[in-house]
Amino acid sequence: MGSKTYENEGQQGGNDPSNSTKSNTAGGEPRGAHLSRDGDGSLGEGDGDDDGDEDNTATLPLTQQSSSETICKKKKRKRSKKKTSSKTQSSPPRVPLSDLFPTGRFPVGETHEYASVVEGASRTTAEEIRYQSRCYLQDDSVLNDYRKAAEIHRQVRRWTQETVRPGQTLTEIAVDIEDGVRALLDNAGLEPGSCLQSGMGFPTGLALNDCVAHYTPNPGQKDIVLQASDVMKVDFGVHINGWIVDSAFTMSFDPTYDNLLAAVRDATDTGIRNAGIDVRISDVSAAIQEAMESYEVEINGKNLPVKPVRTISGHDIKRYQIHGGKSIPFVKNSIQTKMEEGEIFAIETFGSTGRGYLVDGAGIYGYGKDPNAPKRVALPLASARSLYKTINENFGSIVFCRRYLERLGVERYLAGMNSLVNNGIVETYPPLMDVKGSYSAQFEHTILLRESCKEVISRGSDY
Ligand SMILES: [Co+2]
Repeated sequence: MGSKTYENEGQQGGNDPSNSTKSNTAGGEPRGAHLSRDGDGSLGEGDGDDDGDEDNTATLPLTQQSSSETICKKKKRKRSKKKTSSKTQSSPPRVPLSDLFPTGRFPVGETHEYASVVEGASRTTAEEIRYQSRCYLQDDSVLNDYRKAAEIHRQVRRWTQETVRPGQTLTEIAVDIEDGVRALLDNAGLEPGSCLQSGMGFPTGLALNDCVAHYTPNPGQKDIVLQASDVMKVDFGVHINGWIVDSAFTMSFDPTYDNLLAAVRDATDTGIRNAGIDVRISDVSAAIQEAMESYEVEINGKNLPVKPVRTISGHDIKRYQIHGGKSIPFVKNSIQTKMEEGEIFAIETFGSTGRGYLVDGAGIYGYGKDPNAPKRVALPLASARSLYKTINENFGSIVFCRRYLERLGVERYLAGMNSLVNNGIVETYPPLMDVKGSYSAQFEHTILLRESCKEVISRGSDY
């Protein structure tokens, strides 16, 4: 999911009437014509990973292999006889990942060597990184958790891409995705505290057409049936021990939108290619905008430019915190902030045939506890206090939606929630809309800025 862009964050043209700027992330399985774009070929050949633990290919049970395999081909040949799990993923996906990878080692993402930084910029020292506690990515168990979460994302989204069809309701699609993620994690998330060990990283986003981001079906509302003419952004997250994989794609069933999807996919890959340690965020944004604006899409005989959406952005990710505080807009800006070693980024872009400015839609996508909120709150409303306990036990600062709350058996929580929101303890996320009749697309990957290489942890052969 994406992050709000605030007007004073250095964006040009910040005369957005809405000043609402969350971004979400979803990508979709582009239609077959786009497969040649897979794998971001300009940087990926290096296999810059230094772990020597890439036995990720031998056990992959699925027919469509993750992109890291292509990169690790040499190793793969050598190991082709290595013992593999005899199990394969089921359809729908229900086989826990630990059964598919009995060694407990999960596939490495696509790795890129860093481009040499031009200026004599002083890279943060290892000492400073430890001091700023950004040394998580040097921890093998954190990396392995991250890779497992990413493989679960790949397996569940593959099934989604293969099976989701017009005529299904958005609730069916969202629940299918969530059931798949929880089964592969081997954690139903129903016991107190179990959702904090692993689970959904945020509410499954299924945003259609002019709804650009942050839509998930809510219980008790009229369900939406997916149409053949819809462009659907599918944005879901998987977390293990608070390490969130945030990755998204866009699905369409009509070739009309192929160029819209291609533009956004190219823009996201451009962002990933340009990202790196000591790289200025403004430089990544400028490259994204240039890529996106080189496309147009013909809809009903009219050629429309693909506009980068200005009011949401990519973002860094911290543990249990989907938006860490840094933003990566998709348009030129003057943000001098640099990406730093040890940081995790969700590189996402959104393109739209509308205005590229978003306003809040009706309803609520999700709720997120302020990470700095105190553990106990003195509120007069008993239901607010008990809801807060439930939130702390099950989600912490992970963004959740009403469906996630209701599957835990929580009832009559709306008054309590309003109290938490009005007291600034919980933040709400509304759907984000472009103008009626417009279409939008999103692609997103999570990348780890490791000391030795940039690891595109969620890369797959699909996008
Ligand atoms: Co995101």
